[in-house]
Amino acid sequence: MDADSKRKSRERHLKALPKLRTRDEEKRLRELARQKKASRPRQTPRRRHWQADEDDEPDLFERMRAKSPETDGAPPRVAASVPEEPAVGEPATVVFVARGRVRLAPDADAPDDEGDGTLEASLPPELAATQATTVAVGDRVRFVELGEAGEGPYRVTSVEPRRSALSRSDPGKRALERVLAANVDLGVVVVSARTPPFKPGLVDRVALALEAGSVRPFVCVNKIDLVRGDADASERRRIEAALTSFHEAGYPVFRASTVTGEGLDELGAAIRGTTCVFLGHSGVGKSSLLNALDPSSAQTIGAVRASDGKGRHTTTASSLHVLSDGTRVIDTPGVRTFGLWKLGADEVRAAFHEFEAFAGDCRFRDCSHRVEPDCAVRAAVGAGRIARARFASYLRIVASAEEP
Ligand SMILES: Nc1nc2c(ncn2[C@@H]2O[C@H](COP(=O)(O)OP(=O)(O)O)[C@@H](O)[C@H]2O)c(=O)[nH]1
Ligand SMILES: [Mg+2]
Ligand SMILES: [Zn+2]
Repeated sequence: MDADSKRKSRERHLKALPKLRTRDEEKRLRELARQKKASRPRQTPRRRHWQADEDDEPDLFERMRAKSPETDGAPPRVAASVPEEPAVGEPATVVFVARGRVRLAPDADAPDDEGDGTLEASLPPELAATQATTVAVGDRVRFVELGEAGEGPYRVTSVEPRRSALSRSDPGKRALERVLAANVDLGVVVVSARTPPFKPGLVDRVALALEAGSVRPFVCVNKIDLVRGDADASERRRIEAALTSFHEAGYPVFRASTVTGEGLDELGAAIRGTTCVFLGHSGVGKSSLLNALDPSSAQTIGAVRASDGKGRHTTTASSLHVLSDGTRVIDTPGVRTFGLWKLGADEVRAAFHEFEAFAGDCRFRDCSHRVEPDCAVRAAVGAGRIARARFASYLRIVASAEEP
């Protein structure tokens, strides 16, 4: 063996050894990686946000696969070099979830692999197996780097306890809890005044789920521009009646149009500085609202794409967006139905706040307001002091809450 090949063999051995670095070395290496990255031309604008669309989803998975250590063409990493302690382990926020993988927005001063402030991390098998419940957009997670400093790949190691969460039961498997968003302050339930037709039925259920998860519900009627004509007077009355009932239930209500800009300042001011989640049926304008509140958050809107005239672009996965004033908005795909997750009849009753003022006069203290004699809540409904639609919603939800 000549000197040169000896040296090469020694270098190979050294490379295979577990990397033991001091904190300072780690820091220096990260700084180097950052400088290297900063000197590379940016391929994507700084404020690009993660958003999966029907058409783009396979592409997203492709990209994620291409980044996984098994397929990126690099030699396999030495397992022993996986640090026990998070090497880049300050908490990061999950901005997007795909199968077995997440996109993270690390706190300032951490590496990012896209130049947009985010990086991709895989989920360990135990989290991937339960990810519908255990990992959601808005979650705070810790992660480690499996490879070279500042270059990835990264892996999530744990999820921090949540301060709030919005859950629903999986539409396919009712026994499965699906967490739609975590650590949010408020949930804006968006309904459309027209196209699709005004359907306030979802609001009661979603508001209930929000309250159960310690999230404050807001209600926003969008596309208010579509019911401005003389012929729309009765439709406007129907909308206003529903809004009154939500107001009586204690939910702040907003009327907006992303076309005329009406109501946007008010909604923007109400959510400013919070982390909020937009919810509602498909096509009501959730993504449009996000876009109108901050055009730089570049949303894909469900219209025919001008460039190629091909079908609609709709949101198919939740994603977190940071507006220029720091407000964080989680855009969600449209829901058709909203299965309530493990709510008891008592909790449902307690969430209909406008019943409280009357329930004290029911003959029975634990009156369910369904069949009991001398029920003051039913009397209030009869007298028009509680909205009929809300009471009907209550009966439906209690009945479904009691199903096995
Ligand atoms: N007339 C009118 N159309 C709107 C308004 N907001 C959104 N739209 C349209 O409604 C459609 C669905 O919007 P989108 O934001 O994708 O809905 P999402 O599925 O709830 O995210 C798009 O064609 C938008 O251009 C509005 O305030 N007024
Ligand atoms: Mg959308
Ligand atoms: Zn009663």
